[in-house]
Amino acid sequence: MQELFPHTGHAFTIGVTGAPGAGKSTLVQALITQIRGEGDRVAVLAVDPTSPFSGGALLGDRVRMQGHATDGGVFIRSMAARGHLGGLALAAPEAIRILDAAGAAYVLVETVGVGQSEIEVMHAADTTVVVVTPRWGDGIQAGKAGLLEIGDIFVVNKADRDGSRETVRELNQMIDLGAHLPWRPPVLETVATAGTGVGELWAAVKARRAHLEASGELGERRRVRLSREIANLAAERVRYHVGREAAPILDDLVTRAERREIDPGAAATELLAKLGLAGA
Ligand SMILES: Nc1nc2c(ncn2[C@@H]2O[C@H](COP(=O)(O)OP(=O)(O)OP(=O)(O)O)[C@@H](O)[C@H]2O)c(=O)[nH]1
Ligand SMILES: [Mg+2]
Repeated sequence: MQELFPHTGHAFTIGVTGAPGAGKSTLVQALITQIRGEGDRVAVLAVDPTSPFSGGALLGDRVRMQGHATDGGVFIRSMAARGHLGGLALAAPEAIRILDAAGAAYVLVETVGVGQSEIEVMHAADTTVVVVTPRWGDGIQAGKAGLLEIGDIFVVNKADRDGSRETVRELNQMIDLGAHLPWRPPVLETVATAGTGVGELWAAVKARRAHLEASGELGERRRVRLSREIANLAAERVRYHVGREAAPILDDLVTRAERREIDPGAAATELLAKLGLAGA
């Protein structure tokens, strides 16, 4: 990573999130075609945070994206959270960085938008596309609010189905009720399977990028992201260190706490001091 890092910072990162089966992978595939049409190299990171069947699901994604399997300008990688120290929030930025250093002009990150870990993954993207479908989550207000917050661009995919127009109208109303920020997220309709609306989506992504660059927001966001990442990595190392080194010291502290000779807070202070982390 130390050797890679100087070669990073060039790729524009696009998060694509939404409910399971909303059409994210199909849309990503259509975006790849769009990007390759402009001659740029593109990488895809498909993140599957929780599925115990991720082997199968990820394989499915690869098969679905096989239209680009023989194109040397396209790189597709799947990633699961399990086994990663600190989970996806720490692993995703590093994976994105490798793709960036390898020369991808765009990195597309696909996640299922259902939980906190996906939202954290989205923090690693320069811009976020939220994919919904007609009549999405009728009544699931909380889920909607969460997605509304992170979306820079909204897509109602499967617009060939009933209720697409109403969903577009509903999303526009919700956006207009929210905070009025310099960037007003557009709401687009697509039929990913037919490629309909994908050109407009790509134009919206580029408009978003131009806005981020012109306003200086892109640099600011990346700075916030770096500071968050450094702090997260440091916190994770401390946690790991404490977990590994604390056991022998803990035993004695617990015994003293059981006897009410020391309270848990004071015991934690003593533990940190003994681990050489005094003042933490
Ligand atoms: N009718 C219709 N079907 C679509 C459209 N886009 C995708 N699909 C279908 O919806 C199904 C799910 O598409 P995916 O692209 O795998 O959806 P996904 O969001 O990546 O799914 P997960 O990664 O499993 O969460 C597939 O059978 C697609 O062919 C669309 O615009 N219209
Ligand atoms: Mg998918």
